[in-house]
Amino acid sequence: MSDNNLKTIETAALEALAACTDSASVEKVRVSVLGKKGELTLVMRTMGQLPKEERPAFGQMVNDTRRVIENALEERLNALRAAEQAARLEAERIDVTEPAAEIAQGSLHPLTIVQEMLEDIFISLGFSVADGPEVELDHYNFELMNIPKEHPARDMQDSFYFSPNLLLRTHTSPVQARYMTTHEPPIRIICPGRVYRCDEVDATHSPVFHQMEGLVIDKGIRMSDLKGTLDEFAKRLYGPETKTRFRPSFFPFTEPSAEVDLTCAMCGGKGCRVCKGTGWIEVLGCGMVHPNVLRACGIDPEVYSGFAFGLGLDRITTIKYGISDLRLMYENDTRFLSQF
Ligand code: 2NM
Repeated sequence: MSDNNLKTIETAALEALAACTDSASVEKVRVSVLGKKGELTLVMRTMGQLPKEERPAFGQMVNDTRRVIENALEERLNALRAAEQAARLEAERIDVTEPAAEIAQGSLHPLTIVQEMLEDIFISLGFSVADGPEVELDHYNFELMNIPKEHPARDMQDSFYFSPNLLLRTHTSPVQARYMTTHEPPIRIICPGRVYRCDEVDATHSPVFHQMEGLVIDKGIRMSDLKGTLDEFAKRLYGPETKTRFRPSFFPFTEPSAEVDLTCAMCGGKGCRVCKGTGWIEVLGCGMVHPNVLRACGIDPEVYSGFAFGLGLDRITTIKYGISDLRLMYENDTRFLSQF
């Protein structure tokens, strides 16, 4: 084994290292030169064949070559690792200042917006919100409401019945009936919710719609309390200029009863398309709770009196947003819903 041969191995190894482009190929060079069956290892093994006195010098030469190659290996490996790390950091770079992708957010249904707006008004006037089942007993929906057996509202044609005693509530009054049978006056509640009637669908009718009814019962409650409360409600809803107009009416569950018009918020009472030129919009029914209702619900009409009112949330909503067709509110087309 000659000096020359070692130089050849060294030169070849250094060239191979220079040609390496990644740390894995450096490792291959190491194995092929310095590994168990590597070129330099095989050269070292031939030492035994040499005369004894030549062995130290030979060993010294092989070790020098090994050291040169090891240093070169390490140096190349460091350089390539640094380059690989730099490349990885560059590839994995994230811009933390980049604006985040927009998250698609839902929005409240216009009916929900209006319901919450009205709830806020009545809560600020001292009312609590109550609710109850949509599948209701005839007893609460009609019987306690002073609606007699022959009343047209009880007709199969007008209400959705499950059985002779069970139906989809036709108004939210049964919530108030349930409340009266379980609570002592004073009572101040509003009951918003879905109600059902056998109606054909068109631009202004739907078999499911939304009501909010209110009930106040205490000692000495009078018609003037009703008028004052609804007048204040109207002003909070449509602004301080809003006026109310009470017209005599009839409901089985109130006596006396009235329908309430508000000055049109669109034209301020001058007359427009929304109020059909009258300057007034009809949104409320109300009255003093009928003694029969109080009695049936376990409240003594000789001690207590009360007023009640009911309004249609759908109509207030379509007027507020200028929605021309009620069906839009029940189709849940996101192109419609996302506008609120
Ligand atoms: C209306 C109109 C007038 C009403 C009456 C009652 C109760 F439970 F006290 F008897 N709740 N709601 C009422 C009165 C509802 O809707 C147009």
